[in-house]
Amino acid sequence: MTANLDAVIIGAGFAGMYMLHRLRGKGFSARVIEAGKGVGGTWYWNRYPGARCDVESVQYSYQFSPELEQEWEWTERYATQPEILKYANHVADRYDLRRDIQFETRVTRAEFVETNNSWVVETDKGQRIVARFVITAMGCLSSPNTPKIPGLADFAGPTYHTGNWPHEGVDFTGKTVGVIGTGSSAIQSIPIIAQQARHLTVFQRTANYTIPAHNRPLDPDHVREVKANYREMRKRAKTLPAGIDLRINNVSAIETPEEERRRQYQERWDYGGLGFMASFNDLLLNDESNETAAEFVREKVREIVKDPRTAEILTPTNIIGCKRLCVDSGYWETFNRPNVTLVDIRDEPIERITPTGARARGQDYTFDCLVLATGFDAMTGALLKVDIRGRGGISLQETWSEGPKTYLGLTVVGFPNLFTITGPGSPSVLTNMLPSIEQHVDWIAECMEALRTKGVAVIEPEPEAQEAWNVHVGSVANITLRSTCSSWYVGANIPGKPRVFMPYIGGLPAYIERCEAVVAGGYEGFSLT
Ligand code: N01
Repeated sequence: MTANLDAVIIGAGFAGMYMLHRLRGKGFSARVIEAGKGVGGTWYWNRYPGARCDVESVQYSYQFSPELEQEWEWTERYATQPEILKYANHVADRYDLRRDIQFETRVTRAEFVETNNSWVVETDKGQRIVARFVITAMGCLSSPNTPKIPGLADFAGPTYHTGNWPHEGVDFTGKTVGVIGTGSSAIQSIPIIAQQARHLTVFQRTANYTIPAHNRPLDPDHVREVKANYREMRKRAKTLPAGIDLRINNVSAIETPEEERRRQYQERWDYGGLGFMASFNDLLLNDESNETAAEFVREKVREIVKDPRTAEILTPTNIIGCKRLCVDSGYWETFNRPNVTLVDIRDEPIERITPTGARARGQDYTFDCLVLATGFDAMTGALLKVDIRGRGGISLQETWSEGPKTYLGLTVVGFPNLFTITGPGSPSVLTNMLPSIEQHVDWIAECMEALRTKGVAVIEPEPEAQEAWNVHVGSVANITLRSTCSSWYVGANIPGKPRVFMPYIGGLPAYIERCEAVVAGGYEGFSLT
């Protein structure tokens, strides 16, 4: 058995596409296996109404090619899902990527064969592909979570999941609709579903914080200015924790006089978007500071929502930014509509889904269509769906039974020549995904090139290096308030999932520095054979 490819890449989202491009550029042979019919990953599947990225479009884009940057025109401050998908398709065409992407195929199994240091990758089309490296590019939020609510299969009408939306779209005009969940996907889709539907019932388990997007068409002068200064903007972004070029107010909230604090929050609220959390430098470090920001937003709910009881239910009580902050266009305003009902299921879960709706809090709610905006088995879900087997046939599932452990979020002990783009233990979901993806892809491509130059067949992290990295990931997580709530960051949304803070919260600059130091140290922490 000889490897007929250098690498199999799993997934043709932004990570898989760029990985293919980079490997080709270095003269490696690679094939991408993609379950969908097209490229785009997250942006291929998440087609729910109102889906858009809440990182500004000029920043949520590739930076590897100045030509690509200059030729592509974003039209809105926050790009819609169709526009981002168009961009992904443009990149696939521009770099002629499709000829090495096999669509409508799922990788079912990948096993490392020690006798010849290669991976055997099996697909649902019955293929067995032999490659020296496997690179996972399956996304962090790509395995939809369908909660086990009793009776779900009995619902007579159509059920849609926001993370796997019908490609032909759904028209709710004249229909009654039930939505379960109030995370980012729900917060984006609810205002639009409410405009279409005859009636909408929203089932809310946890009230969420959201900041207005103030989305708008991009001013051509602004675009010209961004394009003229793209390099500097990207460079600045890489010095900031989330890899997003935004202004961080480097002072403590609690040490700032109240009037100035409120001015700062109001300014950020009026500007809109995720930069609200950069109003002060300790919002995720200090309870009291956090409470000032949380209370500012709670006041907004009370101002916006007219019915005091509804406002009370919608008012979040937890730490702001602990679950991922949302960005919306008219979310709380939607609950002032006469055709929208909010059901508080905080203390009592939905009893059951019935053929005609749902039973909750002792009452029956009826609707024609059900929308599950119930999120994802984040960070590890997609990886563990594939039967990945390393040395001695051990499975990744077994290896991570107490939570994921990686070296740099990129590699796993016992799984040689496996790279996990934006894997657990890397900054990934806490950052702008595009620069994080590009940094991982560049690191992997350069690593493979270095191995080829040195004549090395196998790279694998050393157990001590992995352990030290995991201790570090855990200890920085404990410093922040983000690790303290029941979020998908800690796997709390999936019953039975080990509770571990999965992403690396030390910030992109520190992470990049560490990755570069590892290379400068001759791939420190890895065994090369
Ligand atoms: O999923 P979520 P999402 N009964 O997990 C509720 C990214 N994203 O798809 O909070 C009742 O946030 C659950 O309740 P609770 C972004 O990173 C980005 O909205 O667990 N309710 C919650 O309200 C985001 O964070 C963008 O108590 C149940 C909701 O379902 C991530 O994807 C847009 C339930 C799930 O919220 C995930 O967002 C969209 C049950 N059994 C997504 N099970 C942008 O860039 C779950 N829930 C804009």
